[in-house]
Amino acid sequence: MTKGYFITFEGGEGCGKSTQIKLFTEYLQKKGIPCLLTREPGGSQGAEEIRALLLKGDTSKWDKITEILLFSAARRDHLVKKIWPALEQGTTVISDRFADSTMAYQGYGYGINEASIQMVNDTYKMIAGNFEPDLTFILDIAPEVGINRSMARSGNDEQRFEHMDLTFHHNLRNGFLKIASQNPKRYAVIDASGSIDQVHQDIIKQFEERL
Ligand code: T5A
Repeated sequence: MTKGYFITFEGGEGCGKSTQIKLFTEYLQKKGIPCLLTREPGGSQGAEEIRALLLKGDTSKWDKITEILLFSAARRDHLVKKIWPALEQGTTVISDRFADSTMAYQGYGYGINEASIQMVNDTYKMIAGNFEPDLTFILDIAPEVGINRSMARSGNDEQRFEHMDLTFHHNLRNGFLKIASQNPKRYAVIDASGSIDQVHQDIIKQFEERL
């Protein structure tokens, strides 16, 4: 049986990932491609329990190393319980965030710190080896616009990272762009400032060209 593709969506706060993933999944389903939509942190029962620890509460709740370890523990559970079995069965898995978020947020967000970046890389190798997504969309948007979009929604108490200062959000945007520039074959950077339909069309175009 052919393995499924692993496709991830990344970007800063309120860049429109969830909106676009829904449209992208519908597009794949119309083409008859079996697919599974999931998210990080979370996606499996254990990882969803860790999600609540990470996304609720004070911005300074965890120190950086603890934070990397918690995201990585959640990711390992998600990979073992959900992502790898689905790919083995030939299902295409689409994840709302994955390991590039850890590099951008925990590696670059707090300011470039070689030790943190090294730790993010080493921890990933430990939990996932050489496994990586086949294609990653990075939805790029000015942090001021994304945070406004994100904050405008009511009833969301998972806003620990939205409340980080603007420097943090600029650092992580630059981090995502740097990550993408290191492997243009795997990463498609999408301008997320356009209309929902415009962004969707750009994503489809890149998908059809690349996979
Ligand atoms: N995190 C995560 C880490 O720090 N390290 C890690 O390793 C991982 C995995 C996860 C948080 O955890 C951090 C990053 C995050 O802070 P999340 O559930 O992914 O949280 O939350 P967010 O990234 O904040 O995602 P959101 O759901 O808030 O935003 P989305 O998915 O980017 O945006 P979406 O689609 O929900 O849209 C937001 C609003 O904008 C509108 C939508 O209708 C919605 O109201 N919108 C648009 N408006 C105008 N034009 C467009 N093109 C629009 N697209 C969407």
